[in-house]
Amino acid sequence: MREFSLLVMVALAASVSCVDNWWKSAVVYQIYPRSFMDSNGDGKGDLTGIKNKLPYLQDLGVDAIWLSPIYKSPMYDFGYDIADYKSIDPDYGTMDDFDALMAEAKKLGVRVVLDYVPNHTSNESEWFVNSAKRNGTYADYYVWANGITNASGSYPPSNWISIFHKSAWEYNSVRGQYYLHQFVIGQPDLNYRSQALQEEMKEVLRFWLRKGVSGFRVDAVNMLYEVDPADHGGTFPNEPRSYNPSATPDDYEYLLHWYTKDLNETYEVVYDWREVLDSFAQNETKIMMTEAYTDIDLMMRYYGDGKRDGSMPFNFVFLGNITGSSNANDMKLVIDSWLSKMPSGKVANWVNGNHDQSRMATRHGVNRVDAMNLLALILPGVTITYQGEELGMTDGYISWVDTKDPQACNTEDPINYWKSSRDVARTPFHWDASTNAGFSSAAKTWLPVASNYQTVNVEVQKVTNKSHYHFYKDVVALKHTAAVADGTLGTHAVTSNVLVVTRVPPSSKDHTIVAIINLASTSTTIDLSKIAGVPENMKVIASGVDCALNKDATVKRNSVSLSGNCALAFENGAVRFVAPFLLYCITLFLIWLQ
Ligand SMILES: *[C@@H]1O[C@H](CO)[C@@H](O)[C@H](O)[C@H]1NC(C)=O
Ligand SMILES: *[C@@H]1O[C@H](CO)[C@@H](O)[C@H](O)[C@H]1NC(C)=O
Ligand SMILES: *[C@@H]1O[C@H](CO)[C@@H](O)[C@H](O)[C@H]1NC(C)=O
Ligand SMILES: *[C@@H]1O[C@H](CO)[C@@H](O)[C@H](O)[C@H]1NC(C)=O
Ligand SMILES: *[C@@H]1O[C@H](CO)[C@@H](O)[C@H](O)[C@H]1NC(C)=O
Ligand SMILES: *[C@@H]1O[C@H](CO)[C@@H](O)[C@H](O)[C@H]1NC(C)=O
Ligand SMILES: *[C@@H]1O[C@H](CO)[C@@H](O)[C@H](O)[C@H]1NC(C)=O
Ligand SMILES: CC(=O)N[C@H]1CO[C@H](CO)[C@@H](O)[C@@H]1O
Ligand SMILES: [Ca+2]
Ligand SMILES: [Ca+2]
Repeated sequence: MREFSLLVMVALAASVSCVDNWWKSAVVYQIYPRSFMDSNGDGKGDLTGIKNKLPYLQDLGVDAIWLSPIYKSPMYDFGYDIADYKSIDPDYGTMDDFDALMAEAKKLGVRVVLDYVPNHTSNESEWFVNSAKRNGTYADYYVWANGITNASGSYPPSNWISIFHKSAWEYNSVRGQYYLHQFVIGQPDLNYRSQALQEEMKEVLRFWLRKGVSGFRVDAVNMLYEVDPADHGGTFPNEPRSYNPSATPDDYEYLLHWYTKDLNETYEVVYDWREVLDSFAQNETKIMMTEAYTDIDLMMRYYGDGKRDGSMPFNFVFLGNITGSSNANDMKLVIDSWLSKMPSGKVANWVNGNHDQSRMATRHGVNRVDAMNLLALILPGVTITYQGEELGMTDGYISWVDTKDPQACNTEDPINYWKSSRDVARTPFHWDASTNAGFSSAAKTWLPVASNYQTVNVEVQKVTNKSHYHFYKDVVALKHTAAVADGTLGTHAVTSNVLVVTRVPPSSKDHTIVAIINLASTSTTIDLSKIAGVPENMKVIASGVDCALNKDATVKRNSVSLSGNCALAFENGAVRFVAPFLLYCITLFLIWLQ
């Protein structure tokens, strides 16, 4: 009997740690719900649409989906202006639809991660309405201040500028004061100097954790705090000018943001949220990923401060530090420098796109789609894939008349609006070559479908022998191998055009994985025999659309011929460990359930 309980305890510990590590080498697939799949023909994607397409995502091999906001919202910023954190917007369905999506996702083994937007609510939130009326503790839920009146007139409390252009302050006649909005006017900033507000925001996390979500992606986290007026004679100080020559006085870039971002108080709040997530970690570790466009050293503080654990800060180097003209040395430098800045023992991540950025195929060129997907998947840590990047979708064309993004609309500039528009990356997902790319049966979709949907879509790429889709899927399948999940990493710029990434597993019983990308459009032959860890004989396990070497081809390391723009993954000949490992986890888990 004692032996049996000991066995159960060991099994419990082991199974918990298997379940525990799900996120450390995971693929998180970002869904922009409005543009993924429309189930009721109103031209907007919805939760039931996502539920119906879960088999596609399961088959693709993703571990988790992250849903951009699905909460009740007047949609001034397409869901990033939340009126009620605990209800579903009618555009996307009902709470029953959400519960059905959760149940189906659980059945298929796809985890669900939600977007958490803590910096601001919608101005239509009950909280804001109550705050404007100074109703109880709500009075301090937002950042309020008096305007400045002097001999020349009335002015907002400070010169602060919104990320979406013009003053960050808006007068509210109910309250008789200005409120701060770092984003659109309809997105008043919450006040994290209110303890009641902090508690309320933790309760939002618990609400969704009770529904079984696997974690959160945290929006615009470095904007949480503004300077405390108590430290500045009771007023909000003006921010200094940046003297950025391309910024007009209405642009966010016109000022330096000393008082409105990256304040030290931010990190403690993130660590507090980590505690909330950890209190729900009985069955699985919950993931937290934070979005902060800021410098790398400040970013690393989100991971934790050595005493308290935090969150995984999104790594945007593939978006900001690599372009279509970067060479192998540039890429190696960017990858190595991020990894060397990371605190030891923490998990890395790689982001190739999101709903705010021009699409990868447009930014880097269609030629580099396989290369960028390969890197994001084969480097250690979490891969974040924005919907459609597995197909190499390109930016859509959106006319001024069709423009929906407030960041573009606020420019009021029918000529140059496109420079600020994020709509191009938000066009509907391409399922097939039928009307509206199979996304919707509506006469008109909320944003037009990109014009190349008849050639770039799931159905076509599935039946084409070599496609971005097949390549992506073949590489995703490596994500849980010992080499990719736990192996040591080598990055080598073999020439200025050829980057080689090696992943050598802890045990020689497992396969070594070698990834190679040729950034030039011309073919070349390389010798890898001097690179540590590269096996003598290699077999192609994933072959990009531009490669002459096909899957299952075998090559010798001293002479690997690469076609122009080719991205390849190889392995050596040993037995793969992943199936027995999974079986082991499942067995232990079953024993634990007994
Ligand atoms: C104050 O807020 C509470 C909670 O939302 C609400 O029940 C009450 O009606 C509000 N009072 C006023 C005067 O709006
Ligand atoms: C009044 O305040 C505004 C905003 O701070 C400032 O730009 C302006 O120069 C002030 N005018 C006078 C007369 O002080
Ligand atoms: C919210 O802000 C928008 C402007 O973005 C305005 O049109 C709307 O009237 C405001 N709603 C409330 C309830 O204040
Ligand atoms: C913020 O924290 C950092 C690191 O602990 C410290 O070096 C810095 O002085 C702090 N800044 C302020 C304004 O307190
Ligand atoms: C863990 O899983 C069990 C069984 O599925 C469930 O009843 C429980 O609510 C879960 N706990 C948490 C914290 O999610
Ligand atoms: C990426 O670019 C930013 C801004 O140009 C720079 O500060 C940062 O150090 C770069 N990061 C890496 C990892 O190269
Ligand atoms: C796809 O691959 C199969 C099997 O390798 C082959 O028979 C077929 O001709 C290929 N089709 C195309 C379009 O290349
Ligand atoms: C990538 C991302 O989620 N960006 C969002 C950041 O926050 C603003 C305001 O909530 C949104 O407009 C962006 O879409
Ligand atoms: Ca719909
Ligand atoms: Ca804020």
